[in-house]
Amino acid sequence: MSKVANNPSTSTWNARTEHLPEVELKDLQLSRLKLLLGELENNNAFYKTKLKANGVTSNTIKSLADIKNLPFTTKGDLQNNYPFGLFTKPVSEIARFHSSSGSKGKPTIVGYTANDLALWSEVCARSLACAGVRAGDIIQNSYGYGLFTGGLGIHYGAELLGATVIPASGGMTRRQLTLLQDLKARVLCCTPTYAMNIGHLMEELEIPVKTLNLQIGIFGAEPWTEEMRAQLTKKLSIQPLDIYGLSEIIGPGVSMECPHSAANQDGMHVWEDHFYPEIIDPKTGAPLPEGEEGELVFTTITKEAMPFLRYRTGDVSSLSRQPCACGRTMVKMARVKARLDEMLIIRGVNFYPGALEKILVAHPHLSAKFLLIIDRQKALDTINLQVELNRQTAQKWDSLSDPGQASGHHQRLKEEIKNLLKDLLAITAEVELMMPGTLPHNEAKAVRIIDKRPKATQE
Ligand code: DLL
Repeated sequence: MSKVANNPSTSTWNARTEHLPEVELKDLQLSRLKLLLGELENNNAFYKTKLKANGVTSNTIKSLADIKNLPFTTKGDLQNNYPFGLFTKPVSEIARFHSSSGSKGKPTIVGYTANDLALWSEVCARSLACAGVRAGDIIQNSYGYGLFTGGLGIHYGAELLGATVIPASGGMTRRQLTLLQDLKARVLCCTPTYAMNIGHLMEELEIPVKTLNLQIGIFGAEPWTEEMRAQLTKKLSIQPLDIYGLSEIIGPGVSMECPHSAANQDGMHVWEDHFYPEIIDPKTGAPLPEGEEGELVFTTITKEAMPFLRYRTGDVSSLSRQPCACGRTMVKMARVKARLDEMLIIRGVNFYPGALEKILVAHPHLSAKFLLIIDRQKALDTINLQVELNRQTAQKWDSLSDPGQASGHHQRLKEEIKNLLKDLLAITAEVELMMPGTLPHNEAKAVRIIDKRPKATQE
């Protein structure tokens, strides 16, 4: 791990590395990739067999382009080798375990050596600096602490940067607001839906945004949209920036938007001296050229305990080497619009939840939360959309003296949403209006889709 040029007084944490000329960066990636292959051949039975079956050794890799000849690793490989089968170090050398927040099947267990933890702090410090956070800033960290990587990942990165951390974790939104008002954090880190919750509660309690000192929001761990960014900017008077990561690769801090890339909406800088990104065609596995959208794949080229070779993230993105005004040379990955497994085919129409979020989030009477329940009855897909009223609207309609007037408002809003879905997304859904706070929101991420259709008919 590079220890060069950590300069807390500028917005670039590791200036030498983050500005590395492309040629030097590629040389570094290639040498690290070769070392990784040696590690995998020698220290992991699963990879040893897999590499042998593909006829690959560290010597067969002559250039980065040869990476396309290496086998992929998938979530299935993780599950089949649960819990330690993908480790290249004995458990005695593991300093910490984390787990993904996935709700399906067994959790994904990931492990870190002490060096991995130092690397993680480095990339999180880089990410925070990239967002404009400086030593001495107060950060309210409302990502969940615990097995989820969000809380502790950001925490140690912030401390390394020299910031002051409020380890608020998720939940207890009223208390979060008190902390924001009293301790005056300049930076808020949490999921975008949780930031919306904070914004809604401020409106409900009529807390003026000027009683807070927020300037930067570091939001990620779930897909979100430019429409959500606009709402968060308004509600919290903040610059919302996108942070991406996944437990398998390290946690938060795989890539981060800078204010310039946010303004241009052209993606997040990937810390590619550690995480080598590719975009592939999810159907064929063939690498796709720069700019084309496909499945994001990462190879961790410096991680010790649990390195991953061409890990298929299931996230849809694209890569761009267009120069950035911030001066960083690291490739940018486009905002993740959806996970491949979240992209649905409903009654033969392609659909992803972000498209729905775009419509709902900007609506004056709704919160950003929704739940789409898809089922199949008599060979036909049925769609039920549950959407939450925002607190202001719910309170206003609740306080109407004439109950008929309130139910009229409900009915008209339901019709309006139904029509929007039909016109803009070509889907016909039953719409249910829910009271604020009633839709599930697990600590880390919003659950937005429940597909009850039998697997074979989910298209
Ligand atoms: O969500 C790590 C993280 C924590 C990232 C805090 C950012 C901030 P997992 O629980 O393993 O790790 O979930 C990883 O979440 O494959 C994406 O599908 C999704 N995801 C993460 N960040 C973003 C983002 C953490 N900025 C999975 N935009 C990933 C869209 C995201 N999706």
